[in-house]
Amino acid sequence: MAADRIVVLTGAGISAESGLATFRGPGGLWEGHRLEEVATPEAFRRDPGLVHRFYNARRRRLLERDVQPNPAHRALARLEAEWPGEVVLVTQNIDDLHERAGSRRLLHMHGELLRIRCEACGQRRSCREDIDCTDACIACGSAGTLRPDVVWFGEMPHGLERIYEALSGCGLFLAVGTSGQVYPAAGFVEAVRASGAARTIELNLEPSAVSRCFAERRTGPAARTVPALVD
Ligand code: BV8
Repeated sequence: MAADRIVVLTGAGISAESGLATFRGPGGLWEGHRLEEVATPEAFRRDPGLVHRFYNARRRRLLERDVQPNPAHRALARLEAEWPGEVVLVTQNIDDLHERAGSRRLLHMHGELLRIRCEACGQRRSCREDIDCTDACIACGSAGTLRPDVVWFGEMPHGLERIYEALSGCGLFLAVGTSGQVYPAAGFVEAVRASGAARTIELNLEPSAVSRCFAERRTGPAARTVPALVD
């Protein structure tokens, strides 16, 4: 039991006040498609151009000057710096706002928008510009094999073993800005409850699909509720 360990799970809602769109709120569609239709290996095989357009647009938006970490990202970075125990920050988000706010112990379980991967040779690298089917891999020369380095539906999230280890016996589990609709992340609160007497707190604008599993809730925008809880 590491009662002084805090595990934080964040979702798209923590980046909403930085100007990044969430997935399932109003306007959560892309060219009329739901995320579950675009973010899959099948969609990439069927229409790679659509999928590249989807991620190129989100990458361009993320790199715009007005998109900056907000007080919620910064409060979690302070928590990591100042908490005497361990803080493990697990994000479902593929943006880099936690890093830019100063968080270091960070696990992108669904990958990173500013990285690409070659499906032929597996090479991963940083990427801050549009990619499409004509681009060739700089490592192996293959064309049409570059994809965003993100975890699509039906693909294995990153770091699950380490995440479940952190969840087991932690003293506090916070979920910030996630609708609790995507697994296995939505099941983390149950794993915490099964492993001991941790405090569980959900911070959201409205109840999520798994709100009933949390002992406590803080309702409101993350840029207000996270600093209020952390500071
Ligand atoms: C897998 C990356 C297995 C790409 C994403 C049971 C167990 C295991 C799997 C499944 C299961 N049941 C179903 C599945 C399959 C599937 C799944 O969960 N489907 C759902 C639709 C039912 N899961 C998977 O496929 C996962 N893989 O399980 O693999 C496996 C086993 C063996 C071998 C191979 C594989 C992979 C899922 C990952 C998919 N990739 N993203 C990209 O981002 O483009 S998911 C995507 O949804 C994002 O990562 C996003 O983070 C995630 C969840 O969304 P949220 O972050 O919660 O965002 P959302 O818009 O939904 O909600 C926003 C919330 O914020 C709201 O609650 C809102 O109220 C709140 N909010 C808004 N503004 C604010 C705010 N809160 C506070 N302040 C504000 N200002």
